[in-house]
Amino acid sequence: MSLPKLNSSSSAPADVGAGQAFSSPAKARTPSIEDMRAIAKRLRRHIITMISQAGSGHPGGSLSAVEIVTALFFKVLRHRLADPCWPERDRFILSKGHAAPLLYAVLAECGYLPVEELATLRQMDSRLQGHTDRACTPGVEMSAGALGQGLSFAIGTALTARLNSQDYRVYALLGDGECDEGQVWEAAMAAAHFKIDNLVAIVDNNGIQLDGWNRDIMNLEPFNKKWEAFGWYVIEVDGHDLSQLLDAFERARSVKGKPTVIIAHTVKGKGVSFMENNPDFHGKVPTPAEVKTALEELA
Ligand SMILES: Cc1ncc(C[n+]2csc(CCOP(=O)(O)OP(=O)(O)O)c2C)c(N)n1
Ligand SMILES: [Mg+2]
Repeated sequence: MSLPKLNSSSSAPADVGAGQAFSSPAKARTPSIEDMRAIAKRLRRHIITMISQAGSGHPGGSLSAVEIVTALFFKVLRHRLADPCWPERDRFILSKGHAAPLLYAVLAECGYLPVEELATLRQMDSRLQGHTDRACTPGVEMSAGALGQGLSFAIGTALTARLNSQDYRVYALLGDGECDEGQVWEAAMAAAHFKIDNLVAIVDNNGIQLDGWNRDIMNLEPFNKKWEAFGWYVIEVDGHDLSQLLDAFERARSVKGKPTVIIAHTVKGKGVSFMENNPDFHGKVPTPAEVKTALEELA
């Protein structure tokens, strides 16, 4: 299959979060909350469309983290569209790699990928594999899919900045069910031990994992106290409230001598009524009729 070529030196603006998401490049530099809400809606539409075209994928946990990545890519992260591997870029690490459609959607809205390429999700030879592959896709920092590894990867990345006297920051997005993995807590311990304050973990705390509610499968509570006990600065927000998210990322910047975790309370399947809080849509493809309803709701 022939794929659209990425124009990495495109005419789109070369700095933070630019590209097709906005009507004008000037506006792209200072997106308002309203702009970001519109982007979030487009991301949700992309996610539904991509997964239905691919015939497989994970809608629920992609939809729940839409505002988190919108805030990051369009306001918080320092990055350059024309240079995805810019050494001074802030790093976004998607630890819950099954939410690949979410990452591809935001990368496309930024301009790292042509939006049309989203239609190639999960196809043979596509750059958009079902789980992220850093060798394939511009803007993808870590190959993921096996849960539990992203926080460790983020620690290594954050310590590299310290060793090299660089000032980039590292943001790792984890699932709440993913926090069943022992490796997450080994990493949590290490990050506090090494006082890694250029690291922010965000937990998409949607309450659901693969086939049910966390509270039934493996209770994580008291979740905030666990992170606190491991030596982290803890912030809790409504993970669909862009203002709260932006405030939290700002607060995290001023935390010194310890890592920060943002526990983002979210709804799995957010934005599509029949997917919300429905464990069935962790990894299920909507039927054509359901896609129609979903896109109407996201119009
Ligand atoms: C090590 C490992 N074990 C199991 C799986 C299968 N798996 C994929 S997604 C998932 C549930 C993840 O739940 P959560 O982290 O809460 O993700 P979200 O709700 O955000 O989709 C599981 C168990 C996996 N990918 N990796
Ligand atoms: Mg979850």
